[in-house]
Amino acid sequence: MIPVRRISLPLILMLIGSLVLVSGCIDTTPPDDYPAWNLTLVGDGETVLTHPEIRALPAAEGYGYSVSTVGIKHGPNHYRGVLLADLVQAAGGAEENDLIYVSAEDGYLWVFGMDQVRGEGFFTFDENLKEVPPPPLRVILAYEQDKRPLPLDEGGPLRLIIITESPDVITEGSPWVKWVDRVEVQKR
Ligand SMILES: Nc1nc2c(c(=O)[nH]1)N[C@H]1C(S)=C(S)[C@@H](COP(=O)(O)O)O[C@H]1N2
Ligand SMILES: [Mo]
Repeated sequence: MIPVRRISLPLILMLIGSLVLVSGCIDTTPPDDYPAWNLTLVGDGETVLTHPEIRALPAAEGYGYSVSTVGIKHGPNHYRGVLLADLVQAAGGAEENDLIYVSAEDGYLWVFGMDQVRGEGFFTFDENLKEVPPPPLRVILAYEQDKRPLPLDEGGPLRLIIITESPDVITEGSPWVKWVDRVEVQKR
């Protein structure tokens, strides 16, 4: 009988090592899972960003939790995307008084002030929908929900999401524009 301890330790370590290496290489969100989708930025001129170009921009992540007009809560989920502020910069920048029009394929439009682009000026609530003082908020155009491409039936591939560092902060759902295809700086 071969004693178990005779199985070479270096061999076991090599096996474990290669397993770790292989698992590290498995990307849970293969790029093929992201649908083809363009985002039009309108400011000084007009720029069209492809989905891979959007994902190549610096990413921001956090938790999003919303309540719809009819009181239905959605979340919390973890989101990853690009800051609306960065998209405004990419469109050529904006003055403090300008308005940012974020619109979607279905014609839905929500207008943001520059304070909101910085994450200010939103109401925040706890689980009982009691208003709470707003923690730091950021506004992103999300392409990932819980480490997966944002599904179409949840407003993907690109949805406006208000994120926080903790998962228990609720914001109003109306600014969470689904299916975003256009961000426009309106000069005032
Ligand atoms: N494109 C688009 N985005 C939209 C809407 C819409 O009609 N079209 N409705 C908004 C409103 S008013 C709310 S309350 C939330 C509802 O989000 P839910 O479907 O995830 O609950 O989406 C927002 N985003
Ligand atoms: Mo709503």
